[in-house]
Amino acid sequence: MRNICFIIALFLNLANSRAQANKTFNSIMRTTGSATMYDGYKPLMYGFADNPVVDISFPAKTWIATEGDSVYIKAWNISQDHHTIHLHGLDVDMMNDGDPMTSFELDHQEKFTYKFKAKHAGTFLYHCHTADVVHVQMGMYGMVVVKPQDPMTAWTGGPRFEKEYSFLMSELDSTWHNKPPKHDTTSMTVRIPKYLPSYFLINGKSKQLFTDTILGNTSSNIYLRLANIGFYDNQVILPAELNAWIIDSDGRPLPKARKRDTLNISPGERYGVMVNSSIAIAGSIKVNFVELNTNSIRGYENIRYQINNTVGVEQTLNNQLLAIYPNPATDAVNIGTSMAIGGTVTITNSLGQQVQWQPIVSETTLFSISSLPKGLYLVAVNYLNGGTATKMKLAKE
Ligand SMILES: [Cu+2]
Repeated sequence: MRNICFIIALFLNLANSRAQANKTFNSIMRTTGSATMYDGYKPLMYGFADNPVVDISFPAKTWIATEGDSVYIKAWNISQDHHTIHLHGLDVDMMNDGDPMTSFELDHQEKFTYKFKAKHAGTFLYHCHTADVVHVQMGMYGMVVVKPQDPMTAWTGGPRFEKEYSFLMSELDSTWHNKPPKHDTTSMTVRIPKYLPSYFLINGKSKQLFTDTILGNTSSNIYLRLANIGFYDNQVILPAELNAWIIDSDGRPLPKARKRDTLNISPGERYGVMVNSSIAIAGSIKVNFVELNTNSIRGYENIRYQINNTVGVEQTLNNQLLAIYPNPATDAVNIGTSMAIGGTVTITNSLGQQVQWQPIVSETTLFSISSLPKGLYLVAVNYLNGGTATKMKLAKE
């Protein structure tokens, strides 16, 4: 009997040790970073780097841990300013919560190893909490993902997925970056300028620089982690064909999943959305950036998706032939035509009149549509061999 107990104890121990590990991340704090915006503007950035000889990552790298892990973040401030790391949404003790009011800040050349236990799966954030409005705007933020033991599920015992994607929304106001607001050490306040962002970012990028595309197969679950670290609300428009369900919020499963075509994400919030399309289709999820005071939309970005049919080969090919982004579009649109080189792309208005066409010479054909009136258009790919045209709607705004 004692032997059996010993074997069971040993087994439980082994199971435990497989489940729990130590994860260590480096976080070098800098105030001399850079990033590139879609129009070539290179703002001064504050941020976190993996090691002292490389530039910051913007956004900071995602820290991925597994449920049960002990996570260690080796922070080292090599800048002249003060910084902390606040683990937003994670359960940490006061020493590790990075709030300068309740814990401490790292001064020039100071180091500290922040610790937390990854108790349960979910999507979280981290950011500097020193003059946090300023240091967050300057770029000191990133995502923390805690995965369950089975990495292809949303949480332990939660729904399975075939693929997952993370999207972190924020904005950037060049005025702040051209002259970062400084901390007044006597009054312990920061005079902050009016917030008028001109860059609306997803994963630190916008417009033609934001090329992340959700790729998946028909009738398969795709899990989206959506988080907002900006100062505006995000209004996420989920097209009906994606059959989107909001399944978790702020690192916890929702008691009851909600089917939604619009999702509002306030600053600091995170949502898990499961999408599953029964049809092969390409399109985009629109993210509006909404100013909180006036409730007006100040900018938008599109997250492209392309769902391929896993059954019919012909349909798979057809679907790969046409991807339109952004859609809706205002000035220019990229039409992905990877399999139809030698053919043509045409844009037809609602009266059936062809308004533009171009030969397909590369995988993506760029159309300027700024002169077209607002409305719905039909984009068609005509193959070289005269096969059936593939068509999709394009909305000009
Ligand atoms: Cu900071």
